[in-house]
Amino acid sequence: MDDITRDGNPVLRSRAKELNFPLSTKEIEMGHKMMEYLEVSQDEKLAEKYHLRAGVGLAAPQVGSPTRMAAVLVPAENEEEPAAFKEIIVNPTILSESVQGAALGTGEGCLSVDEDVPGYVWRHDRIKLRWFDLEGNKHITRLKDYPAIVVQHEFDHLNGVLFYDHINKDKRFEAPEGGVLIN
Ligand code: NB4
Ligand code: NI
Repeated sequence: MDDITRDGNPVLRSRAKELNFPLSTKEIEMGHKMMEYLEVSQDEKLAEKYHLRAGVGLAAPQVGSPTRMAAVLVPAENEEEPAAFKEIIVNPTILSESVQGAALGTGEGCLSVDEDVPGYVWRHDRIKLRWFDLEGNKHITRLKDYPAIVVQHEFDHLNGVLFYDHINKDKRFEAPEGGVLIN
């Protein structure tokens, strides 16, 4: 946790730079380390041992790198099953998004924000995402619900946006017409 940048650090408020392929060894290592953080943080015992806050996503600016890379590890609802979405994504682009809005019923928390900020964070329920893996292969993936929300949170980090920017400070728990709550 000590290595995670906190709100107030300008790297979290700037637009991260596109990466060029082939990635450097350092860039590839950073991607694997970010995914390792998520894996370890989701193991209750290891998280306690290493004083990590659990995470389902982590963006490069959160480890101090102003680059367009993020790790996402959304576990399956049923253990045994493979993760719902587990990828290190580079240079992501949201190609299209549903009009339908969605928010996590519990609100959001961010590893870079130490305080809880209550309120719904309204996002798109479904997105079509183009991204590149560490080898530079292009992927196009449709995501919905929980994985789509996590990816939008990470995508925001690459553009200097934090989750609480989206919260309606007058009516923190108001739902827009047609908005669905996830969880
Ligand atoms: C990113 C998320 C905030 C809202 C929803 C959730 C957790 C984060 C931040 C959308 C994306 C990190 C990255 C969790 C968590 C559910 C799954 C599996 C077993 C515990 C774990 C807990 F930890 N957010 N934290 N916040 N961020 N769900 N889960 N569980 O991940 O700042 O930019 O291990
Ligand atoms: Ni975050």
